[in-house]
Amino acid sequence: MPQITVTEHLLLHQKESPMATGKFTRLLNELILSAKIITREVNKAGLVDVLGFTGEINVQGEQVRKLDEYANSILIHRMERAGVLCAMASEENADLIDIPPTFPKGNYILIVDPLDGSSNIDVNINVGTIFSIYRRPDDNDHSCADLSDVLRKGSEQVAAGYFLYGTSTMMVYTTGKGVHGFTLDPGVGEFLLSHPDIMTPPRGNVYSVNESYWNYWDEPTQQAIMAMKTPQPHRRKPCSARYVGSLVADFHRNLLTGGVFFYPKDSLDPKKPHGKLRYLCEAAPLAFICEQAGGMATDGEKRILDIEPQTLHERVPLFIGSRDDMLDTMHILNPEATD
Ligand code: AHM
Ligand code: MG
Repeated sequence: MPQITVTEHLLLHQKESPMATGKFTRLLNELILSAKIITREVNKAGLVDVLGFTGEINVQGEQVRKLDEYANSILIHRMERAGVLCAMASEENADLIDIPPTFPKGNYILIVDPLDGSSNIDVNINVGTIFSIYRRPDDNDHSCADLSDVLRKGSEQVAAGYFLYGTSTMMVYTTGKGVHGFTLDPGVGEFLLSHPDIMTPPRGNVYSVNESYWNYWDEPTQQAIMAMKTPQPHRRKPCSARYVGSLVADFHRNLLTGGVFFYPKDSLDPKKPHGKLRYLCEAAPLAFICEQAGGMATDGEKRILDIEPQTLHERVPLFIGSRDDMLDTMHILNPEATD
């Protein structure tokens, strides 16, 4: 395979996309640079004193670890100066991050989960950065965006992707024209095209869910998971259970090899009535990627990309993965809607 860098790929494909501009390329290039810097820190996390808790609690009431803060600050620092954004939102910040008046603005809105799966950092397990990009409809409006510009359906995203800090660092992204994966060659410092036109298998042999919540789930959810463990006409053996606990890592494995990931609502646990995952920075971008790769994503009732979020940190149940496995799952969760 010829060695195509992510920048070359972007430029080649820019022509195909009516919304693609030099500013969009700049935005992705800044994200890529941020991810390289985060990679460097993640890779030495076991060596230097960046591990452990900072003692602060983030807006979700969770304890913030140092590397989350670092990734968040790198992304904000680079992106607010890039001249391409009118607003930014992060899992780590309660409110919209306005672009300071001293910096030029653009029309893009960036939403990030700076370091997803951060509870895995101190045991050297894969973590990732998830990003979602929207564009403000009015090209001539250069003011800061407000919340109504950001609370948009996932189907309005112009791009989405993630960086997976794994055995290698990978970037996977879509602009609505397929899904492409790049692997960071640390020797040359470039992301090289390694997975062009990713299509997820229509069926997989894996289900990923934190089954310790079984007793909190309603009956249809339990049945959907039981079906994955039970031989079916199309599958003689039960599916294998695989759960890293880093959404990006679980999603990425299933994207490449087929399978489903579930984070249902906990019907009997008042702490998580909508599950744990956030619509804007986790569910919507991964749903965009999954659909572009031929898969499906729902909250159990609705297509994820059709949901209109009401708040910045809204949580949503997530069922996502291979198309035929998802169709079976949706039929169990919601038989009337799928008959
Ligand atoms: P985080 O963004 O604070 O790291 O939390 C989200 C993570 C996901 O990566 C993962 O799928 C999920 O939390 C695991 O949660 P649980 O421990 O409840 O299974
Ligand atoms: Mg996360």
